Amino acid sequence: ENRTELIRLFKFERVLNHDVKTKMIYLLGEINLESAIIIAEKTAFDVDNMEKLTSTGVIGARLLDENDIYRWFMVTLQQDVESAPAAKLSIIWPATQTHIAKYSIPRRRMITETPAMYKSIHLPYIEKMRGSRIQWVYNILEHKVETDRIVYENSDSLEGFILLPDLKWDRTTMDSLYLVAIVHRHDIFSVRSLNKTHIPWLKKVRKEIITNVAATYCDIHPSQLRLYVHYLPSYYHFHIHVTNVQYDAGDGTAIGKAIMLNDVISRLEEMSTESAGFENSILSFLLAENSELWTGFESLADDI
Ligand code: M7G
Repeated sequence: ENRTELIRLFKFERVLNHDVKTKMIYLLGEINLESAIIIAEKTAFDVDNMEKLTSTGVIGARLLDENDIYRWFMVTLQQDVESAPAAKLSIIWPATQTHIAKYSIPRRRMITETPAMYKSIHLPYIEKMRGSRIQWVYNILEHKVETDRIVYENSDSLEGFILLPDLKWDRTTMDSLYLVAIVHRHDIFSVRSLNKTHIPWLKKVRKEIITNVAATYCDIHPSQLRLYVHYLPSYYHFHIHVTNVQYDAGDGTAIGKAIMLNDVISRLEEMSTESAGFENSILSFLLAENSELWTGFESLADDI
């Protein structure tokens, strides 16, 4: 089967979101009568090959204007899918309503979630969401897909995890290095499930990630890595985001979404009783109004 054929089969419906700063566009459409989303991102400049840019790389140029010592042009750059691609394109197909909501222009609310709200509103939602939506996670953990991409694996069923490139990374630009560490155990949905007993494990995982990233990508020093989790995550199977500190992950590092792994560990350490954990904490997060979860919180909006 020719996967690139999928791109041609995509029937455009509408733009879900467009960001001129990140040069990304999110399109909704259909492939074989099922909803599909295309995420397109203009590629970054290849800093290692800049000497070629002006000599042979600019194949067409048009002067827009000039003023004193300043001149500006619109240009066409030499493109080639192997060494100089124009854009990175991701396809989600078939896309669910949740995917469509996720990639649409968001209107957001701030939620201050108490343990009681977590149990009555959030947990039932998680149980519903965990079904087919995290199949991709299980596929990775069971070595069915992306196996040749694995950067490091600790295969212990309780303490282990798989570290591999996040789909957001082009797998070459070091400044935008983005990996994700997915734990083997299935009983931790998010930071909410963590308690004091997990501290030694979290420290071990953190150390293993840092050591192995530094060993694999020699240009990266441990002090250039940012390890964090999302609350809310999109996928309720515990995973850690690992990025180059140079990379601006936009909403992915927003206050109200990203929590540093070190801070997670410290907060657990500061909890006084032996069995304490985030299950008993108040956690605040941003929530999109078009998320199914918002319908649960909406009636409580005055208490939040
Ligand atoms: P999250 O915090 O649950 O949600 O992170 P977010 O998407 O709101 O950040 C899940 C992470 O897994 C994200 O950084 C995704 O880009 C990444 N991801 C999602 N999928 C479906 C895949 C996949 O199939 N393969 C890989 N390697 N990464 C994925």
